[in-house]
Amino acid sequence: MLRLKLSTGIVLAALIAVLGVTSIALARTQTAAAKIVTVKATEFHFALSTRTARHGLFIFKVTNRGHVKHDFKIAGKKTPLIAPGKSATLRVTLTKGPHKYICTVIGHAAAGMKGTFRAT
Ligand SMILES: [Cu+2]
Repeated sequence: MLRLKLSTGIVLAALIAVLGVTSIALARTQTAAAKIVTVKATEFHFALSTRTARHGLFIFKVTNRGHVKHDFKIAGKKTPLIAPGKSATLRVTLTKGPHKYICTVIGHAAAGMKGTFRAT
């Protein structure tokens, strides 16, 4: 009886270990699923590494390569104002469809800092 209890204990411990490793692996997969888009902001233009990707979680890495401050807004979320030479990241979930992005500094979108990202 003691032997049975011991072996049951070992099996349970092994099961718990396997479940733990599995959940870590799943967490890693979910993190890896975030798509990274690099964005270069200049006067007065955004250059994106891609403007179309499958819908889901995105991380926009925005670098200001210009000479005045810029920000980047998409799907209701925006970066802080980014000084020249600095970067900011924006985590945002994009649903299927077109999503307009802009720089919210007055006059910048009208001057060309705007575009449409398509999530498929
Ligand atoms: Cu701007």
